[in-house]
Amino acid sequence: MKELIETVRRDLSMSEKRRRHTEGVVETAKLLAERHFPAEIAPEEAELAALLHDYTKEYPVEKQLEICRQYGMEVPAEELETPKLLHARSASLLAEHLYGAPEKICSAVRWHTTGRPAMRPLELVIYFADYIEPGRTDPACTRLREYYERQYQSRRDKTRALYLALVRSFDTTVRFLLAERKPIDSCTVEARNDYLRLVKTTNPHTGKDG
Ligand code: DGI
Ligand code: FE
Ligand code: FE
Repeated sequence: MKELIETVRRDLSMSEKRRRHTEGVVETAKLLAERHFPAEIAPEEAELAALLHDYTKEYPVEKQLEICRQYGMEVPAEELETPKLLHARSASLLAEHLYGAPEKICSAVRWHTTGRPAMRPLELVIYFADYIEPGRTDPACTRLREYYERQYQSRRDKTRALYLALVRSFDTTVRFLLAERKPIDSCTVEARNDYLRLVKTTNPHTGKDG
């Protein structure tokens, strides 16, 4: 995997800004993996998935659709209206077919923009690292980063701290999309509801919000 990481780093062709963002996601993903999923995610897996996650973000829409066609991935008609979502598909396809990355890595790239319900550990880590990496300086991201850190430092239940911050991330996205009158992908909504349900479940023994 070390070699593949070097190859991908060498191949990355993107603006300086996107490259800095990508390296920010690498560092944040490694930290989140170490904190929350030390048994499930190796640091190199977090690194490789982060390096690949926005690989095609700056490609023209046509090129992204071409990649989807080439590898036989159908793009639902409504997603043609939301081209920003396409890069998660096209990057996951290149991860699989160009680099032969493990399935676990490809699925993390695939779901990094919308998230989805019941995310696997690496999917969750890449989705959330993308949101809170330190290079994101808009107020909503800064507030979310601080909120997560507060929850993580103050709560005994670290999973709950993470899930609370995740719900907030989906809320922030939905609020933004509403304000912009943009379509909301059903995965975003389902993911939000799923993690909301998890944080609303109270401890049946104490009745307390853990
Ligand atoms: O690629 P990045 O900029 O690093 O981050 P990203 O992959 O999370 O993409 C963020 C963009 O995707 C942002 O403009 C909002 C948009 N987005 C995320 N979820 C949805 C969405 N756009 C629509 N229309 N619907 C969604 O559910
Ligand atoms: Fe992205
Ligand atoms: Fe990103």
